[in-house]
Amino acid sequence: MDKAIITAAITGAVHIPSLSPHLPITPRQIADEAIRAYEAGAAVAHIHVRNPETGQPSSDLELYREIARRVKSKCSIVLCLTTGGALGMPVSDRAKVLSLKPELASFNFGSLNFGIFGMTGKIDSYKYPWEEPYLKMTEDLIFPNTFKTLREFCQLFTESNTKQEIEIYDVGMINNLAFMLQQGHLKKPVYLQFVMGILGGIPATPNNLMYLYQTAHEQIGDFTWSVCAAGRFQIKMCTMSLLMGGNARVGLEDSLYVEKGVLAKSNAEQVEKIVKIARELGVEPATPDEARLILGLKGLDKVGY
Ligand code: KMH
Ligand code: ZN
Repeated sequence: MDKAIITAAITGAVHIPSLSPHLPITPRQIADEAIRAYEAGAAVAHIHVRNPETGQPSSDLELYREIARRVKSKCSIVLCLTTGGALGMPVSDRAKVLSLKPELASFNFGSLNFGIFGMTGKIDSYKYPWEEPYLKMTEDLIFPNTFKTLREFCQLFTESNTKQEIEIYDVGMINNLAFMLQQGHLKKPVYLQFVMGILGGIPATPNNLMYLYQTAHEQIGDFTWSVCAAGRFQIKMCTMSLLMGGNARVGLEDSLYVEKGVLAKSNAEQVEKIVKIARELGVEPATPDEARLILGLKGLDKVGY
């Protein structure tokens, strides 16, 4: 039976609370959303944290620890902690999560413009004073991941024995990966997350996904891969990934909607939708332990939380 790893990106650091009342903010809300995503068929939950009072993206390790421990006490889902953190967050703050020695963590493989300022047009009134400046600053923001940063993160991933989920926002980042592999800073097998539809990265189109996939094959050889896409492109691009034998990431980090004009009430709603599509395609969602085998993860007994 074909298996696919479904990831739920629970809250992220792109969307703001004023855009949806369903965006989880507190550690309890984020943990419970991850547990419900597991029950809906997700094998991996991708975790960012936010200030519990204001929803502002945060790098507070205690928030990560509280979420990770609650989730671990309730289910076996794989936690993929973010090293992308939040826009404008110092690299040193972004790297802190690796001290929790997670099984899996995101690893952004290049620098790019990351424009979310366009969302200001969708909001009449803001719940919190940090929201509008956070969106507007991205008009003049570069999400920095220099070769020095990549080399230093490679070292930190090795030290925490954490598997990299390599975030690829554009073709040039596949070449970055080929170079860092050739330099021996990381080893195969690699797990790629094609991140599509971010303003500053590759547009979310079928041709572009084929282009990323073929370029990665030419430059990297074999690899395990997944796709996530922003907003209205989410389900279409995830479906194409499943058709091509890839894996899929959904979740409120990438889209706040479950269908055109309908806000998703939970991450689980999006997981249920992509699991239903997968089953129609004859693909079964992988369990967390099957995902551990496929990705070669160290196991929940080896985490630092
Ligand atoms: N926010 C997504 C566009 C990360 O957390 O390191 C990609 C992402 C990166 O999830
Ligand atoms: Zn993320």
